[in-house]
Amino acid sequence: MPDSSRSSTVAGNAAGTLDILVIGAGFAGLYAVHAARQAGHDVLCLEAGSGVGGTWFFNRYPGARCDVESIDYSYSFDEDLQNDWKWSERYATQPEILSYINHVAERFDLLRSIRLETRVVAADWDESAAVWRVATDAGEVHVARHVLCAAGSLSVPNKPPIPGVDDFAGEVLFTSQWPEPAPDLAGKRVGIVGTGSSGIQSIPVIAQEAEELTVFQRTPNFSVPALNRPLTEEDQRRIREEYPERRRKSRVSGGGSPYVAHPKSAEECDPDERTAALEKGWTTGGVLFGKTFPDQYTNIVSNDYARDFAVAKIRAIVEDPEVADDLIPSDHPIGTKRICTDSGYYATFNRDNVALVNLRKDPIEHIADWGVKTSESSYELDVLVFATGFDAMTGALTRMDIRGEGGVLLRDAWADGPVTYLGYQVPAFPNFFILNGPGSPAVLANMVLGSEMQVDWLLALIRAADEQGADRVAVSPDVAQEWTTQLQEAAEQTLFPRANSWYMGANIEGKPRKFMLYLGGLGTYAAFCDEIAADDYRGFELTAASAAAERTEQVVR
Ligand code: NA7
Repeated sequence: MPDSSRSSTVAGNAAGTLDILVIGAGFAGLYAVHAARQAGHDVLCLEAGSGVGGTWFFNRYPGARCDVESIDYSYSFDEDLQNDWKWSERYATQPEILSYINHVAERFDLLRSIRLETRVVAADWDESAAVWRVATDAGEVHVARHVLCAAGSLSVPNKPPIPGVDDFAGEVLFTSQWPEPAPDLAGKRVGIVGTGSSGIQSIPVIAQEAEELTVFQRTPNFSVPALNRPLTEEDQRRIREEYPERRRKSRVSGGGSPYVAHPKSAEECDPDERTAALEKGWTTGGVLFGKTFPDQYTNIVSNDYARDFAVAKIRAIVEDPEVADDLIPSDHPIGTKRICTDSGYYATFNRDNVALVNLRKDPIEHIADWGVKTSESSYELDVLVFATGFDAMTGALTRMDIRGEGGVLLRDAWADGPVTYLGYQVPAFPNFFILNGPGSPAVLANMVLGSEMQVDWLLALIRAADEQGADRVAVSPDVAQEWTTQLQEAAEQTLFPRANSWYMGANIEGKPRKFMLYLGGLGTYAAFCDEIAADDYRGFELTAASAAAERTEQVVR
């Protein structure tokens, strides 16, 4: 919940006003730095980590991979970069993605515009000067005309409020903050709490290293094998040949990758066609199984066909039927929580050194210095891993003291859930732009292509404002409310609200339960944003800050 006691007001002067200050040096922030510099802006990027990469810098847990294919989950803005870089596997590991990101940072000389180990703690809009004053944990204040906030959708770890969570005397690890060098788990009794994507990716790898692994599962998730494989020389040749068309298809697609659903609803298929489509979806691998049928997220009958197919696959892998029962989700339609992409997850439960504890039947009572006490048993552990997710989508934004017009705090403005126009802007926060924010497709599409699209669009908006002599770009409460209501109404037409997912804010106690994303897909979103731009940036106010100040004064008088 918002904690106003943390609020501070940014004071102080700094020499030189930046055109653009970027918060965060992950995929989105790095491209923002590059593109803004190319556009001739004076840019500085502040990054909390000691290296660039954002989510891919911090989430270095064993088995961490992206669930979007590497050739799609990579920048498209530079053809030479695209052709020079060779991904070694269909789904890249975290170390390979991080080395790609470092390569990009070096290749485009981005580090000279980035300040590492510098966390933004507050930002104040100065109406009279039409600038943001951005304060860091080092006590510095940077002044910028515009802020592009790329602080990440999955960057604030969720530490679960389990009684005694700080009492454990052994080693405590978070998948989202895995230490380097990696801890040695050989010969250790390891417990892991959490079976989302991070748990599901790390469990098979930890099981191979640890003496014993106990998996504490509160809610099972669906997972589909990645069917990962090395990319051969022949693949590399073909990829280069197909890249332009692949990128074109991806940009107009829903998810930012070139795959399309079976042309018919599962309901309209005869049993053979349906099974063939499901088998094809399954062997395409991972999260893409969620796109087997076009109506899989709107029609429970279609969804149930996909669900039943996945359940049969799980039962075929897991030898103990009771364990299989525990691993099969029953609380949400398949895909309404992001389908996980695994390498050997279900088969891991056939190992002698792995045990599953179903916390729905046997909940955790408390954590003690020796391990985990559930209502029925005690588990002595040497290492306790938390794969317990994130305060997703809004957490990074609401933790900073961001003050807009009249001193309003962003976290207060969002107390009932995030309100944005197109995901980009919040009323009363002029010149503050969010990348992959709530109200945009963000995590529902390929984040790299989505980030490129958004950065290009926002830089064009800033250029348009500059050309008009407008130093203030803002959105009205009505426009933002209309956009937010529309996307929530669209979500109500789907199966997504049935899940207690982080898309809904449901994984964090006290967070408003609202669907936070734009569901129309990346291609439709990009086309709509282009339409808005062509219509003189409909919905955005491009004005002189002095005019706004006068208006406020008149209202006060
Ligand atoms: P997720 O998907 O949010 O998963 C977190 C897991 O942790 C999930 O199984 C939670 O169970 C579990 N959890 C959270 N709090 C508790 C407590 N108090 N007790 C027991 N279990 C708990 O995060 P991930 O990091 O795995 O994945 C996030 C995204 O990263 C993923 O969707 C991909 O896009 C990449 P719950 O479901 O809340 O019962």
